[in-house]
Amino acid sequence: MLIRRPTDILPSEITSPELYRDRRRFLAQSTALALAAALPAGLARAAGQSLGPLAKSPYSIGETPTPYKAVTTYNNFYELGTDKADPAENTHRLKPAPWTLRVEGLVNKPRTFSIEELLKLAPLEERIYRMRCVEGWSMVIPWVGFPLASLLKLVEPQGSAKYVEFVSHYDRSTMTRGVLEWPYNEGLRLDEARHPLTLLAVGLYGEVLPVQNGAPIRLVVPWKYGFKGAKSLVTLRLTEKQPITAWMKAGPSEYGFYSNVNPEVDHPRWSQATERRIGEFSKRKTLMFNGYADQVASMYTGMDLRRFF
Ligand SMILES: Nc1nc2c(c(=O)[nH]1)N[C@H]1C(S)=C(S)[C@@H](COP(=O)(O)O)O[C@H]1N2
Ligand SMILES: [Mo]
Repeated sequence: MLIRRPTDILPSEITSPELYRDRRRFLAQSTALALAAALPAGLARAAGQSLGPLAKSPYSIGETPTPYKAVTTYNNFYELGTDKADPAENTHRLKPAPWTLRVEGLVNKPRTFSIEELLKLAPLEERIYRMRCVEGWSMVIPWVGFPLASLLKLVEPQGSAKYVEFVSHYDRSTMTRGVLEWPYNEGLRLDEARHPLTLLAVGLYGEVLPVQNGAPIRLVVPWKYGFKGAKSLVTLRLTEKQPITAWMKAGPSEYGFYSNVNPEVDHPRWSQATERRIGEFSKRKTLMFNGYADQVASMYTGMDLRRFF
């Protein structure tokens, strides 16, 4: 796959939007907030709009976020094209509003949520997470979202529910055909889905999520490879059986259900021992569970992580 590396992005391309974002984020936030508050709810939902006051999260890491420009122009979103630069150039192929998210399956209270309802479900938090793609690159992204656990609580999973399946939006008339079996889907075990690190993201850098990053709502699971973070979600389904994910269907020997970041278990085509942080020159060592081992390792006690990769 041909990729446009951040080192190919001219400093002149980066500087002005970065300064603009940073100024808005750190100096003029109150102005942006007042503006957003003055807009009717529906109008405030465009990429770039401030998401308002955000609770700081104890789950944030203390590393410097990857520049906004790289986070929003170096993407994997195959429905909008398979090159890293494609999704940002093809945002017109996905209309993030109006939108609903259906939660169904083994729950007592199946329900269809509007985005406005989801935004009111729990206080929005800024969560600065380390993210690692199985291809060997990583970023630090200041997500905005709320724990998936708060949504699950509301729909009351039944005792027989063991997994959550996540289904992305797919429109055959505007999106990529072939490559994967569509719609894109992913899955988590219910305890993973309820883990406090597991986020439904609606924004990044304090602003409404850009289409290329999975607008209007996407999954973020920081201790797993990036592909688990299904974008532009339309359905969450609670199931008894382990879902078969789009990547498992595409390559069962390459992609397992768990997909935990693990420097000791290589992907057949790529070493997982090291990674290149976007914007940096030398490689870093990949950390067990992407550095979240203290918080998540206990969920996998006694499991052979080579077998359950
Ligand atoms: N629907 C959908 N979700 C997806 C993908 C995709 O192609 N389609 N790509 C995945 C992969 S491989 C990665 S690395 C992350 C990238 O998220 P980002 O572009 O916001 O960094 O999204 C994941 N979610
Ligand atoms: Mo990825």
